[in-house]
Amino acid sequence: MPLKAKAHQRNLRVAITLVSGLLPILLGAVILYWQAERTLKQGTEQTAHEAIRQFDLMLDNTAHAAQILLPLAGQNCKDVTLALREQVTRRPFVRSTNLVWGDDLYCSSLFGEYHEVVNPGDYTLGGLWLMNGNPVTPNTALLVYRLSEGKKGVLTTLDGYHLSNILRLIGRKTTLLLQVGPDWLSADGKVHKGERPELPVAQSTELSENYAFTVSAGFPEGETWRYMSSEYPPLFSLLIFFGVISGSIVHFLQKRAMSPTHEMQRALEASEFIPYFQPVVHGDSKRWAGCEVLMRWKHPKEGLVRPDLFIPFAEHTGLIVPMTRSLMKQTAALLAPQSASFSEPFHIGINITASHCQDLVLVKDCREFLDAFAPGSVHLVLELTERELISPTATTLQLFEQLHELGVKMAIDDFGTGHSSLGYLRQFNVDFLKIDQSFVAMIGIDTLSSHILDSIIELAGKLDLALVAEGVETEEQSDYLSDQRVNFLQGYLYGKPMSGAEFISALSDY
Ligand code: G
Ligand code: G
Ligand code: MN
Repeated sequence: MPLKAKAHQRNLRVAITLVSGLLPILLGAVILYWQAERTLKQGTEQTAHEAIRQFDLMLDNTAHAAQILLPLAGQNCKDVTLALREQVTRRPFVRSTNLVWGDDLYCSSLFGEYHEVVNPGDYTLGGLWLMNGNPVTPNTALLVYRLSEGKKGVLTTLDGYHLSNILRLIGRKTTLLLQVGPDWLSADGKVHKGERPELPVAQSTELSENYAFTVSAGFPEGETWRYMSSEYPPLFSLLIFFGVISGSIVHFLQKRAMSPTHEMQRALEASEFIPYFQPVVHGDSKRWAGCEVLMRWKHPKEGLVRPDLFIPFAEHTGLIVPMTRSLMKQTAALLAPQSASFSEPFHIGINITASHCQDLVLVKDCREFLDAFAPGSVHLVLELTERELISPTATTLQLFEQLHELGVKMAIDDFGTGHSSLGYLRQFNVDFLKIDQSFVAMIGIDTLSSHILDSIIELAGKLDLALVAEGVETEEQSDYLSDQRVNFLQGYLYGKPMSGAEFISALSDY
């Protein structure tokens, strides 16, 4: 049976639903993470750039003082102390100025005459030295700018306070480090020696174009997630929303694809419902008089499916109407080419359900069916089971009226198993009664069933209805029914339901 879901299929469906719900969320989170990294990186680039600009401005100030003082180097300290102090006073970023002759620092803005050996190797590219304090202010960062020309030299200093201030103010949320040669300064104003620490997130390092220092900006570990959780909650909600939508859509589509209705709809479109044909013979001569069309489902996986397994469901969903229409079209296509060779009107029985009689569309279906054949070459017999009778409404009465005008015959199928009244048979212009096979099977076995059979035969005679006996399997049944003048016989004795090709080839033998 193709309509049942197995447990592992259900697990697979749940997994597919989960994946399709989680995938947009995961993918979105990855994109957001990448976007956050990009944003942070842009931030650190800008911050490093801005810090470089500020440090350059300060160093310009310091370098300027040195340029002005350089010509004075070599002169007597007493004569130039005032000039040294003037630069300190005039320039906001100059903390002290000193004159050098050779490697002798001999004059300072603070002490005047003073002596200290200058080691040019302390200065990166001969120009900048980041010191951790001097005798005046130990443990306070100090950036020394050196300018020299021959024996003349000037050292001007920049207070580390200004530098760490910039690192703090521009940095704010960013970690900023200033590196000069082997020394680096952190925002707390401390000078460190050795390797500058790597900044784990979004590190940007920029080099000053004018002075020998670099600035690194970055964030501590985990900053990307922190940034995302503070900036992206609305986007995360959107992602979850998309995830739920996507999961629901996939869930719905899967459910639809797995539903029996969908499966039958698919089968209908794939023309998997095909007609089988069982011969109906004349009661007297046993020559073929026609056939009953029986639906089969040629399922790609389950093989040939019997109609009692799917017809009730098709009736329930209303799909039986297009399915029957398809069956009639296929039957017409198969049998119409043979119709010229029929010596007498060929009976073609089609099973119809009550739901097909709700409107007048059945008239159109029958007209199309008959139009396919040579005029008068067939009798279309619609078989309605006695177990589900049609209520006589204005529409149904009109329907049967129009069918009658078309020349379509009506048969009550499985007669004897339901309870149709005589009034009913007359009201709907019934032409045939199909005696249910259960009565035929009891011929010569069960006397009560035989009585019912005899009553049906008698009733048909009185009402002038033609009779078809179903399920004839033995010669005894066959003989009995022909003796009773039953007009048509159907059963395994004459032929089992067979495919279109088999039926056509068997037909040409008769
Ligand atoms: O051929 P068989 O065993 O398969 O038929 C089983 C039942 O299905 C029978 O009661 C028959 O009337 C019904 N049946 C077969 N084909 C059709 C059909 O095309 N439409 C309807 N409504 N019933 C059918
Ligand atoms: O209800 P309806 O008359 O449409 O049913 C026809 C059903 O009877 C089909 O399922 C068909 O296969 C079955 N059938 C036809 N001839 C015989 C028969 O001789 N013996 C049995 N047991 N079933 C038959
Ligand atoms: Mn039937």
